[in-house]
Amino acid sequence: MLNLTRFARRAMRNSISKSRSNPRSSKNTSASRNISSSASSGSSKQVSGPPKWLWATAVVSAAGVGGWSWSSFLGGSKKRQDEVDTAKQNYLTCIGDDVSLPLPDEECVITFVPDVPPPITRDYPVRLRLDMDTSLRQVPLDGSKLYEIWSFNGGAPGPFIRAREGDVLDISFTNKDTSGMWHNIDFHAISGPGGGAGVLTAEKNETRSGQFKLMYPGLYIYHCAVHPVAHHIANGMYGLILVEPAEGLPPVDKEFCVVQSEFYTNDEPEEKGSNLLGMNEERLVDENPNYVVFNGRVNSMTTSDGGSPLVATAGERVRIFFGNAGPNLVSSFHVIGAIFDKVYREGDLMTPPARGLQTTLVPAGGAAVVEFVPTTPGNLTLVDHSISRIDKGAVGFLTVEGPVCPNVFHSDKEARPCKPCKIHP
Ligand SMILES: [Cu+2]
Repeated sequence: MLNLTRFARRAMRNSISKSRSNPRSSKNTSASRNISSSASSGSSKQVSGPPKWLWATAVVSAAGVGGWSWSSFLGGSKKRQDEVDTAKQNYLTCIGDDVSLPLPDEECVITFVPDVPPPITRDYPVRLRLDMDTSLRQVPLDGSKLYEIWSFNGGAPGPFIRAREGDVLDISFTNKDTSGMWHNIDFHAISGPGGGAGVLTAEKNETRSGQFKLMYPGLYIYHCAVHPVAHHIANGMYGLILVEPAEGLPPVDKEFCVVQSEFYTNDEPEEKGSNLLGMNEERLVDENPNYVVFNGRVNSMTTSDGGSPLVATAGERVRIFFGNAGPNLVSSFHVIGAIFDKVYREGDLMTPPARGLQTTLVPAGGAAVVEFVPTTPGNLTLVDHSISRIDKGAVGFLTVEGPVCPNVFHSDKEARPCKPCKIHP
């Protein structure tokens, strides 16, 4: 009970403070009302409030978490009853309209690493339609060595999804994996059992769907959660979903996404003459990957093996949406030669960001948003500062162009690369 009350009050406070402090938020409230109003005058089904099961679920959940019981509820004081009523009202306010409301439809714009869809400019929620699928693909993992990834929409990482707080994610998920394995999607941005995984579990050639309200702004991981989960993630089934706050994010000059993950493979291909590496289950169980990579493969953001460094100009504000898919390791994300001007720790977009950080911890199944302003032309280097991992692939470059800024960085010496150094090219 206590936990539910705190949760509901916090959500209520957030809601009230946003509508007071932000004109876009007020506008949005008005737009939402218009949507509700037009819905009620039409023939589409109109729901006056959330389904009763939502409230029932909340009560049962609160009982389990906070030590609340029906006997104490029935025999409690008037104060307790008032508290329950207040919590219920606050909870209903927090949940808002039912996901079946006829919100405007919008096709979800998706991109693949390192690109990010443009910022959302609308100030009202929509039903965000998105088709996702899974299929097998062989991709270069390390130079000429191939690995068969279990992809979302052909990629590992899967697509970057950009949504707005209050949107309803209307997703169809088709299993195009010819092997016969089941797959699904557990969205960390979704409130409810499995993050949607159970209802999205699809057999071969099957399409499953669901509608899920995105209640909390933040940067979230999604991943396949079919048993054995570690195998599905370690084979590439992960991605990021950004839920922008209703008032949007402060504008920046460049946005990129970077996802760290691990691969657990044999050292050599099993078949003679083949370049295809197989999975090494012993390494997976031991949480001892032989590859720790950014954006799905070794050298995705370096100048080797056809990689493409990120590019920015000195003086531009750069924002990186960073995810750690794991499946097992915690990342110590650091950019050599940059100080993070802002860090939205653990993907939290509701709390003011931390300032002036060197390295930020990103848990497996977690994320962070970092911003910095490169000052000097040259290469900045993205690493996991558990630094042995650079030899497993966790290194990438941001190439900074533009004029020298001697007030910030000056030497009359040329930079001296320590070849074959991987971090100071
Ligand atoms: Cu899967």
